[in-house]
Amino acid sequence: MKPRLGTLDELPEDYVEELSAMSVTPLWPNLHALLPRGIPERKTRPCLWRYGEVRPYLLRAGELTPMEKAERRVLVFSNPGLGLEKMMATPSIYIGLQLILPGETAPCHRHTPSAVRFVIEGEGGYTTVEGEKCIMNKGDLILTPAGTWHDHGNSGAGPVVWLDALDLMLIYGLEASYAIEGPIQDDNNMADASRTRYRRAGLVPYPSLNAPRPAYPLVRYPWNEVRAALADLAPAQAPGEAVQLAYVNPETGAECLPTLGFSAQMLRPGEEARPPRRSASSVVHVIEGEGQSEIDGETLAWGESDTLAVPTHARVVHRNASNDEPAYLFHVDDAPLQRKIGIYEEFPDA
Ligand code: 1HN
Repeated sequence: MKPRLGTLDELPEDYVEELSAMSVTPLWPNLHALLPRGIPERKTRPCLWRYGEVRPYLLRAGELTPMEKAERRVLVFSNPGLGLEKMMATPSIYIGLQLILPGETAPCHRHTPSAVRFVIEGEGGYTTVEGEKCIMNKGDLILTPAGTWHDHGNSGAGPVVWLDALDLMLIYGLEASYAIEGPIQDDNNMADASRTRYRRAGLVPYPSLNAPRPAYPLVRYPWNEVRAALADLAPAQAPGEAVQLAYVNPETGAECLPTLGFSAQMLRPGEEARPPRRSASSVVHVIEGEGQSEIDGETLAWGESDTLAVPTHARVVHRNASNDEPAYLFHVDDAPLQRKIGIYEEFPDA
């Protein structure tokens, strides 16, 4: 058997104190905590945020806190295993529920973290990204990548709510998180311009063949198109094969943001999906349907607009509870970042 590593209290007190005075610490007492053998230590807990439970508190925030005092009116999904003050759904993924009331605008800014909005409810919401006004319909994904100007508004008659997903804590952890404020953008009269240019998979504007590929050519991915694409894909996938589509950059085919990845999955009626165990953590948001997810042995029953946290390396099963209707899930994960730094893994399970 290998010897256990030495602990701090085995060392002479004056030795440890003198090291501390020089801002120096011995590695070996902590080495195995930093590099556990075989599987990472995971503080992140499998957990479920029920939309029906949180929604009244979000609407209440609309009464309690005017936009001028909030800048962004958001309730943050904080994983209890990581500590509520950390504002992490998983170590890499920040998730919040944002409310904007009729007539309100949320001021314009840009920042180093990248963000996306995934629309949950309401009519008349919009986000303007670099001058491009994007309407927000339920299930739409809108990108506000690092460094892009964005402001929000609601020209409808009722509340608009969406899910924010950001790589905030990654960037904050790098001590690189900051924002710049700007004036509300004039929309450039090219509402939904990126949708107009990238209307269909497999087609790009001709001049782009002879130019540097834009980093973020498409900023709005409408749910009606994604849903139709899933319906087309479903019959082509054998039972046991996931009916799942990734949101990508239409110019490069790469994930649409550098750090976080997004995908939509249909669970066919009665379907049970068993994705491979993998090194990425994720957040799963229920677009439509009812079912259960088993995450590391914990069963969480979900319905429309609920949101789940999935730790790294977790064993996962997603089940559609209906034998008649499909269920639809929106996934956020940190696989793009993990692939870039060469640590993404999938594990064939025993
Ligand atoms: C942000 O800029 C927005 O623009 C929402 O709507 C949530 C959370 C942390 C940092 C920046 C937004 C945010 C955020």
